[in-house]
Amino acid sequence: MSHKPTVMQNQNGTVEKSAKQDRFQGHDYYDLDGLLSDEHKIARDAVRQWVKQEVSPVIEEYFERGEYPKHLLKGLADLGALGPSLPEKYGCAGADEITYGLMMQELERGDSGVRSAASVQGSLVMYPIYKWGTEEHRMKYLPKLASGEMVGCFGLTEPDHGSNPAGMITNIKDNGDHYILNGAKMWITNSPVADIAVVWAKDEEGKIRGMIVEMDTPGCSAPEIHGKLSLRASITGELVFEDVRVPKSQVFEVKGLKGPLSCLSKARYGIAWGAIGAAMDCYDSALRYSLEREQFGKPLAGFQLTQKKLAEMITEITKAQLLTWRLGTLMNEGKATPAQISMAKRNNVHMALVIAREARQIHGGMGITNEYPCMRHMMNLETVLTYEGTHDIHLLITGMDVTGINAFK
Ligand code: TGC
Ligand code: FAD
Repeated sequence: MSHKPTVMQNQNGTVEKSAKQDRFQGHDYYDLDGLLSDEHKIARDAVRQWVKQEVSPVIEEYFERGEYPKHLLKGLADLGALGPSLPEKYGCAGADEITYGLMMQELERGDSGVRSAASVQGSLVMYPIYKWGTEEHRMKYLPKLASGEMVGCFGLTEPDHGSNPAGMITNIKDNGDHYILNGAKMWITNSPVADIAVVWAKDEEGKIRGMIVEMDTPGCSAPEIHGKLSLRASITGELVFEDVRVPKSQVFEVKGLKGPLSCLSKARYGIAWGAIGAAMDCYDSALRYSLEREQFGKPLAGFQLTQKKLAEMITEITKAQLLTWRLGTLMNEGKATPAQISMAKRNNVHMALVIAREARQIHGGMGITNEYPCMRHMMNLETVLTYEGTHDIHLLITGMDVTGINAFK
């Protein structure tokens, strides 16, 4: 298989913008496709095509305006990208973990914010309802969330408790047939547009409990957070709860941090794949640009320093693909550990951020414009490096796993 892209130019020798958007091909240096089933490839290619048609042509404008492209949710639902690995009886695709990962890869190739919309809905709202909720919860909420009729958000982080969610102060107090919920959550993806929130709060024994809060309940509000320079095509807000009545039937049985952390494992796994998509898009753009742009009488790709960058990029992408594919097989077998997931999330997001910066350099001045995707991916990846556990928290998780010593505290 050739890895050299086809260069499409108009009569003036300049590259057509629409052609640029159309041209992306996956990069598969080690024939990962040979490890995938037809079902995997069909799902991946369907999402790739949708991203080309629906996301790439509009994403720069939404990013620039700092606007959430909410019309895309219906398309995500039609693709089966909202909770793809949950059972069909709840309106989901019943796909395996590699299909889910490949879908996230293609979505993040479009934009991290679009992948976030799918991750939050599928892994942080639908998955906890499926895993920790009752059959009644599942039947009531999952089909509507899978079809995009309902939007959910996940409230764990607080203004004073980010990396250390165990310190949270949001709390519930027993009041007969319901609890009274008070507190505030910070940095919550989709909260301003959410119909429901999966909220984590401490009960009177200090145990962390999860619950489904319907956002039209009196006392709930979700002010939007403005001024983000990253993930601008995603909407982020607070969650504020002032004496909110939560029926006891809405509270999950699970107690302790393993409730929210088990959902994070699922979402972090999706991010590990997603980051590969962002990295591939940057590499793809840099490779094409370096073949088209000439300086000192030859293409940039002909200089050793450019080739070093490109060679390192495809090497890191290939390593990440293999790491993540293996993790996916472990996920399918129910054998992946949280620490293995941490390693992939940390490695791949960092890899993608380094590639975005290098790719941006290859584009020279053009690289800082929205004619090319690298700067947008780079800005987005600063968030991805931080949410779902920061880069350093994941390093410490690996450190604890290999030494047996907790260095968090
Ligand atoms: P620790 O004592 O280690 O663990 C408490 C309990 O949880 C269990 N556990 C897990 N269970 C399932 N999956 C995991 N990944 C788990 N990690 C730990 C653990 O076995 C224990 O169970 P048990 O039965 O003994 O009680 O907890 P700790 O307080 O020492 O904290 C550990 C630490 C620092 C790793 C954890 O707090 C952490 O991961 N912090 C990072 C916080 C974080 O990731 N926040 C993410 C917020 S959500 C988000 O960012 C969404 S972004 C949305 C988007 O995509 O747009
Ligand atoms: P802090 O915890 O204050 O960390 C600041 C720095 O200190 C980091 O570099 C960190 O690595 C370091 N640090 C912290 N503790 C240690 C330690 N023990 N040792 C060494 N270094 C340490 N949360 C949700 O619940 N739901 C969401 O939907 C959601 N969406 C988000 C969307 C966006 C755009 C962003 C930016 C965040 C989102 N988050 C969400 C929150 C995210 O998970 C937190 O930002 C993240 O967990 C880090 O918490 P913090 O920002 O409070 O940073």
